Amino acid sequence: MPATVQRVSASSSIEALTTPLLADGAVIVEDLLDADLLARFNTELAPVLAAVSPDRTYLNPLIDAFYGKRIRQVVGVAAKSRIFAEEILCHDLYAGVCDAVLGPNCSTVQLNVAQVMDRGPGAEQQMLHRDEDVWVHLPKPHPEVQLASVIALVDFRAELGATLVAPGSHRWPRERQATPDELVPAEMPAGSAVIYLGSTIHAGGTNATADEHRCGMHMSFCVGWLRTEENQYLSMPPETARTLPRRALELLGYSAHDAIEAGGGYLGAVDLLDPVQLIQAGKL
Ligand SMILES: O=C(O)CCC(=O)C(=O)O
Ligand SMILES: [Fe+2]
Repeated sequence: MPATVQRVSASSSIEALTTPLLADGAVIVEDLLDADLLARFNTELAPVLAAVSPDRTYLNPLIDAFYGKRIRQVVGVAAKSRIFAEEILCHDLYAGVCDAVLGPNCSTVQLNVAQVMDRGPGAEQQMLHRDEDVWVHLPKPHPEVQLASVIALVDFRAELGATLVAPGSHRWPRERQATPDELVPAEMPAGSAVIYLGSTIHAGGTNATADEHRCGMHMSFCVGWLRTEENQYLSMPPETARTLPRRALELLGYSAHDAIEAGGGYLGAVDLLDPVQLIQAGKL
């Protein structure tokens, strides 16, 4: 049977979404952002994206090669888009799926990455990878620590470079590579998202079109006790953070990870207090 990624509507129950997600390692959620939210987000993003050079370089040549050429990237989106911070980051669907998948393994979850990836004409397929491999020191096997997604900000078609996913690969032995026939392009209308586990093999696809841009947002969460890929609380200074809803601050890692009830401890305290309370009280 050819591999597929199952599709569910954003109005389905959380269970209807997590069942295929846990079974196949990925699921497509249709209409995650409604037309109005999508249009407002794209409008807010347009000037930010326009100001990014496709030639910018990152931390080191390996990271540059990972993202590839002909891509414009807006990183740390929470600090650059109010709509993201208030409406997308705090979206109920992500909260529900994070609770179901990561909840048993932590006290609270946090935003790991929010990056817009505009893959221009000629952008080549990314190397296949598992997002959770950034935490290479974490012994395997381990419980789920990451929930990742790519939100389509334009219609995702295979030739435009829709994210390629290898369904079932979250259960493969680590050394097994995906063959081309095991990859499924996450074709979906703008506003939909492919949600996948940190252990699922995937990659941004080749943009084989002559003049179209594949704009999508990579957004992932991780358990609250793990170091995040993007340093969210330095990307978003406290003076901006103070104006955001508490839930956004918690997800940006400003809150302490309080595992005391579970018999653990307290992580990320400032002055032995929860920084989210200090921020809200204007003391940070
Ligand atoms: O852009 C995509 O489709 C995937 C991006 C991705 O997998 C990543 O940056 O880790
Ligand atoms: Fe990835």
